[in-house]
Amino acid sequence: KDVIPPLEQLMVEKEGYLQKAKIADGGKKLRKNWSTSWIVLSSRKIEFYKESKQQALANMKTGHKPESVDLCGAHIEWAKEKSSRKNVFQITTVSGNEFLLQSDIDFIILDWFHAIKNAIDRLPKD
Ligand code: I3P
Repeated sequence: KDVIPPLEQLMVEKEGYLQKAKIADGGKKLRKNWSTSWIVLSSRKIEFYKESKQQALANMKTGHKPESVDLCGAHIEWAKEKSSRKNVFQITTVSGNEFLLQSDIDFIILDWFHAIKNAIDRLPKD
């Protein structure tokens, strides 16, 4: 029954820590709650880990799954008006999940914005 994902899906394009707040789930607004997240971008998805990378790897061995975001058909845009913080962008998925990502460090957030935008632009829209 196990589906083996194609290799390209397993390839990590970028990973690192950002501030994350999920603000909608399936179109339903959530109370904003910023937290540090270890973020792993591959060609079709982003995974958010609540823990440090080490902790996340340990948890993965016990079958613990990170929150996964399907980038197919997703949108990314700067979201100045959504936060009092600087350097915030929003990812909106087809399923109506909305995430804000933020870093105080300009080049870090710019790198992430472009990496995610490139991944989305390479994918089919549906
Ligand atoms: C929220 C918290 C968030 C803040 C948000 C507040 O309060 O302070 O950090 O977002 O502002 O509502 P609470 O913890 O009581 O839910 P930013 O840091 O992004 O500004 P908002 O309601 O204007 O989004």
